[in-house]
Amino acid sequence: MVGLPARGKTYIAKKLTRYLNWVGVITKVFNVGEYRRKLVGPNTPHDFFKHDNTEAQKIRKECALAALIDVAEWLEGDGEIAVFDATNTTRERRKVIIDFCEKHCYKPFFIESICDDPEIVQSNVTEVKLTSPDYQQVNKEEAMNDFLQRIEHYKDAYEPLDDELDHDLSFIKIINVRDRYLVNKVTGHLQSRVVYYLMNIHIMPRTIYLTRHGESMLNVEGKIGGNSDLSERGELYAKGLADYMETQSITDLKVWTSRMKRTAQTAAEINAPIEQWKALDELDAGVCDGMSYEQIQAEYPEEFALRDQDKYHYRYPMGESYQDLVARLEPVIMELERQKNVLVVCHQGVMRCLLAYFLDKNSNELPYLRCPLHTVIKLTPVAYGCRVETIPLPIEAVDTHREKPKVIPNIKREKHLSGGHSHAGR
Ligand code: BKS
Ligand code: F6P
Repeated sequence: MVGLPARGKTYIAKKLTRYLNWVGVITKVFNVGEYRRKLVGPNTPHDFFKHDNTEAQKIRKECALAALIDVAEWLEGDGEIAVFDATNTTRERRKVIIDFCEKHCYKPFFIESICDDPEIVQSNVTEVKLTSPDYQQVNKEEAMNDFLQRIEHYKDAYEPLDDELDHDLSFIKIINVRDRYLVNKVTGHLQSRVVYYLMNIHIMPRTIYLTRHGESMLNVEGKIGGNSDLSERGELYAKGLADYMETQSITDLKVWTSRMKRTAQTAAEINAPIEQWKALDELDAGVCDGMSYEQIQAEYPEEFALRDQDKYHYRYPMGESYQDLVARLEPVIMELERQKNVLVVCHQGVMRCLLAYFLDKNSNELPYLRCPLHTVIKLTPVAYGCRVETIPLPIEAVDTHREKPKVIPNIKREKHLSGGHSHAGR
């Protein structure tokens, strides 16, 4: 990351990391500020950040180097991407990073955020800086004053990424969030996906609502998949949901459903434009589609045990896994990032995947996230994450959640079954 304080570096670092982990690229943020607080404690006044404060400069460099050591440990282990979250506002400091990467054969990619919109900077300082551990014992006004002086110290030594001087570096320079970009020497698939993601996110206030369809006929029978109609109670939920959305009085609301009857029927009474996505269709249970869990256990005991063993990666014969589903939903997430207020009417498996993205849940937790019928989940962006509200509507429905079993089976797939639908490796 590159940029003055309060330019959204930590925001971008955390959000990008959440996205990459969700798509399956193992990523971690290394925030140099946290190393500094460990070394010199919180409540550091602005003088510490003066460019000519040589004693402090020494400590700051030590912190950056300590963080880089941890970056190397991460990338030598399971880590695939490390996001180095510091100001890195001087060419000298960026040279340290470039040399470090060269030594270890890592590919550095710089993300610079430039922002001269005082309203955005101000909102950043009030939303995240004043509540930071740096200002535990100070009142709001004092903290604001101190932080603005800190920014001024950084400005004294700031050398932005330069079209000519940094011509050989890979970077994206983001100017005023969505205003303008300078993209330089993007190499490889991952860098290009990072650039695409960063060009789609925004920071306008908005709300995302997630819900499953109302109770379906197959839900009542305890059977998975299919394309059945809503039950009588499901119809009531469709009305209840329309009424609830009315109480929210959201301007320019969009409603997205899958191409299955039960989501379309659930959304039908809502007073907003509706769009159908094939990508939102429920996890394809393949040969088990239309069966109950008991039937699956009786007819395909090995398959049933394999799913319990690793629910995220397990792929139904002729069907899908949660991992497949995440790949299918990636364009939905990307479009959600671009949009403002959206209500997504989807399915249990799909909703778990979407929720895992917003709430940063890992692939072990994802297939067991609780998404009951007749319940709206309301997501509002705050600071670095999402505020979650769960709104159960008062209409009874069956419980379709199957708990993670207490005893996890430990079996190997019979060889003759494994051909034809092996898990896509990465
Ligand atoms: C709280 N934030 O450019 Cl692609 C409030 N603040 C605002 N300048 C932010 C973060 C937390 C996010 C961005 C930003 C900012 C000041 C900024 C931002 C920058 C680039 C992109 C997305 C967001
Ligand atoms: O039971 C409803 C349902 O949406 C099925 O169509 C789907 O197979 C299932 O939930 C997904 O949940 P789980 O992964 O826990 O079986």
